[in-house]
Amino acid sequence: MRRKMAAGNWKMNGLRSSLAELDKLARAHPTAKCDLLVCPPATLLCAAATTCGNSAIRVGGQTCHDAVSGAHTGDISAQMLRDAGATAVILGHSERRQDHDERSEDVRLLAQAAQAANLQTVICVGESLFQRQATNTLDIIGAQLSLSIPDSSTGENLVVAYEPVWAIGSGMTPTPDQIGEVHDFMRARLEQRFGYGVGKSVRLLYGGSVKPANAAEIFAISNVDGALVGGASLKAEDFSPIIAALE
Ligand code: G2H
Repeated sequence: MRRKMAAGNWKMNGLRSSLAELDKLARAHPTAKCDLLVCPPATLLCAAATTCGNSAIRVGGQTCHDAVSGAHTGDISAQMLRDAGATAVILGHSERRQDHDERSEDVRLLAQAAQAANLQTVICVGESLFQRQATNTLDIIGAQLSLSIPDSSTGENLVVAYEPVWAIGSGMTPTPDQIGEVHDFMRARLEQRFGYGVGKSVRLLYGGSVKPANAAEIFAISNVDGALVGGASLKAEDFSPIIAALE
C-alpha cells in the first residue's frame, strides 16, 4: 500500500512573511496520514525547516546542481539543500526544462546527485499541448521517464509527478480518463524497468491546476498517489483542504 503524498511547489514565490502560511499549515497538520512536503524558494529553506519543526511537513528544494561544490555561480548543490534542512528536491519541472533548457539527460544527472546526497527526488514529466494534440503523449512520457530517472531509484527516493504542461497554472485540467491513462502507463513502465516490487512502490503524483475543488476527483483516479500543487500551496487555507482530501 503506497502512502499518499501532497507536495507544494512555491516556485519563485515567497518572502520571509510567507512563512506565516507555512506556520499555519504546520499547526494544522501536527501529524498526518500522508506525506507532506513543501518546496519554498532556496532563500527560505533554512527558515522553512525551522518553521516546520516537529510537524508532519518536510521541506524540499526546487532543483539542484549535479556537482557537490565548485565554481558554479548562483547554483546550489544537493548537499547544500540537505544541509539547509531539505529532505527532497523537485527535478525536471517543465518550467526548468523551458527556462533553463534542461533536457531529460540533464535531469537524470541532477537526480543521481540528489539521490547520492540522500534526497528524495520528485521527477516531473509532462507533454505540451502540441504533443497531446499530435497524439504523442505516451511516447513523450515514456521517453522522459526512461531518460530522466536514474538506475539508483527506489520506492523511497523516487516520486514521479505527471504535469501536463498545458495544465500548469492555466486552470485547465485533463479529464480523469486522460490522467488515468498516463498514470497507468507510468506504473507499467516503472514495473517493467525496476521490477514489480519497486515499480509498484514509487508514488505517482498528478500536478497542474490542482485546487480544493478538484482534488477529491483527481485523487480517486487509479495510480494517482497524491499531488504536486503550485498556486494552491501558497496559502494554508487552500492547501489544507487538498491535504484533507488525501487523508
Ligand atoms: C504545476 C503545479 C505545481 P499549479 O507546475 O508544480 O503548479 O498547481 O500552479 O498548476
